[in-house]
Formats: sequence, C-alpha cells, structure tokens
Amino acid sequence: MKMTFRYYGKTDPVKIEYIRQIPNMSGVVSAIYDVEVGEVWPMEKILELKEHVNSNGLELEVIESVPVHEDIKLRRGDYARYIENYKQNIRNLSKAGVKCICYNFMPVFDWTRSQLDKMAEDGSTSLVYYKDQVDKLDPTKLALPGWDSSYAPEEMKELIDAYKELGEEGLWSNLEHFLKEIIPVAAECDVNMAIHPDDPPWSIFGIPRIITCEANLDRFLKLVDDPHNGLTLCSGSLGCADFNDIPKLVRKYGAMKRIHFAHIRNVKILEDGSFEETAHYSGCGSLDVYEILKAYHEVGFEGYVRPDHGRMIWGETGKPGYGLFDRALGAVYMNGIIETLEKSSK
Ligand SMILES: [Mn+2]
Repeated sequence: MKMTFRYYGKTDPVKIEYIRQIPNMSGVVSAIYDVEVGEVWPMEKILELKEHVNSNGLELEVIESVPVHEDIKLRRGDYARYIENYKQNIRNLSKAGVKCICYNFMPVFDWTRSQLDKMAEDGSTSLVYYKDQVDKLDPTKLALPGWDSSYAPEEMKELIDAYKELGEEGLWSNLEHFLKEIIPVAAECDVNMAIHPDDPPWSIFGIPRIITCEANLDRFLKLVDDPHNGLTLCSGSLGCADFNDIPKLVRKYGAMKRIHFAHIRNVKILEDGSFEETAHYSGCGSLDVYEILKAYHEVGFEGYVRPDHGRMIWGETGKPGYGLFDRALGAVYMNGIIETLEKSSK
C-alpha cells in the first residue's frame, strides 16, 4: 500500500515541504479548490498542481474530492451538463497521471459534527459528534462545521425538502444513473472511482443517506459491477456506528479488489451512540487499527492509504482535523504496523 497525506494546496498551513519529511510518504491527496462545484477543472490548473507536487518529490495519484453537484444527486436542473463535466474531469485528471478519484454522494452536507475543537483531558482538541446537540439543531438556521454556508436559509430549506421528497430510493436511483454514465469513462481512462461513505453513516434531519453499512455497500458495488466502481473505505466514518465491523468489511471488499483508497481514523464511540475523534493509536479509541491494517495486509491491498482526521496537538492551529502533527504521528504509527506485518509474514 502507498502512504499518502491530504494536502489543500498552496494555501494549506501544512506546507508540502513538511509533508515530504514524513517517512514513507509516497504522495499527496489533493484537489483544485478554486473552480466552482460542477465545472470542468482546467487542464493547466491540474498540471500546475501536479508540477508543484512532483517538484517536491511526491506523487499526485489520488484526488479528493471531485465534488458531485447537488443537481446530479437530485437529478434535476443542469444535471446532464454537470455529468458531462464530471466525465471531462475524469479524462483530464487521468491525462495528468491520476489513478484514483475519491468523491461522495452525501446530500447537502458533507461530514457533520457538533463541535470541531472539543478539548480532551490531555489538552488536545478534536472533532466530536454529540447526538443530543445535533438533534436540537434547525439545519436551515444554523451554520455548522462542514456545511456549505453559501446557502441562504430559504434555499437550504428548499434543498432539504427536495431530498426528503426524493427519499432513499430516489437517491439510489440517481446514484445508479450517475455511475452508469461515469464508470465507463473511468474504465476507459483506467481511473478508479472510490466513493467515500457517509459521515456519520446515518440519516440526519430526515435527509436520506445511503452509503452507510455492509448491505448498502453490497448494493452500491452491484449498481455497476466493474472494478473501477469502488470504495474509499473510511474507518472513522463507517466505524463510528457499532453495526459496522471494519476489519470484516476490509477483508470482504479487499478480497473483491473493490477498495481503492483506505482512510484510517480512530473514533471513540460513547454510550448514546455519539462519538469523539481520537488519536490513531488503537488504545485511544473504539477501533483496533492493528486489526484493520492486518486485514488490508491479508488481502494484499495495493491501493492508497492515508491517515484521516487528526487532533490538534502541541499548540498547532489550522484546519480542524487536518493539522500536521497528529496526522504525521498517525502515518508513522501505521508505517510501524505495516512494516511489522510485512516482515513477520515473510
Ligand atoms: Mn474519511
């Protein structure tokens, strides 16, 4: 497996010069951030990013994310044009040597948390999801972390109502339509599409969420049964629900060669089903990171892996979940486990 690190480009407070100093780092996972959602990423912007990454001794083989426009998810308005744009993005990225594209199909909100800087006993801070706090919120009135603040309250209400009306089956149908359009292009370009699970993997505010559990992952992979239609298996997103057994999912979908990108994050599940993001070390959370990596090792996983969200430690400030220090600790911890697994199995 290839160790990678998420990088938000030249404006990221975590400089690429620092990322390259983390041992065993093969490349960064990045994106073009200054093109409107749904539009085609100009080739010169992609090549400029690639040159910037490569000149720092790192690869740019994974893009996270190429966002999917809400019109595609709702299959309304300009969806046909946005799907054509999406295909062009796959073609352009493949020309620049990209091998894997991470995306998600979460309605309206990307990942959802109740707080981004909850302080733990040791003084570190991390992202948390407290159910009672989230349940009390009115999504049309509040701007929460990870949400697109560009919607006015009435626009947000319209959007949420549209998804409520669409429902889970409608969302499945729109996802199937999208996949049937884009996967043939991905196959032609030999780019692996890797859907990110919903985070958290349950419905919030009555809005459907479908990439959530084993039965739904099975259904997803069958929508287009092609190896280019695969998964970003995010241990923290799926693993914050106790119905998901991450090592089991890794063994199953890894053996099918349908996992292209592994996100490794640990979370501590609380009694009421809330959760707190923790350090990667198994003892800090509810997930056994050793068992997860062992499962990847056993199925001969050859895709990309990255430490997912980290805590803020040692006085660092910056983008919540995406500081340098704790994610670097996570990468090095994983390096140690992977080296041990590889050498002890010889
Ligand atoms: Mn993730």
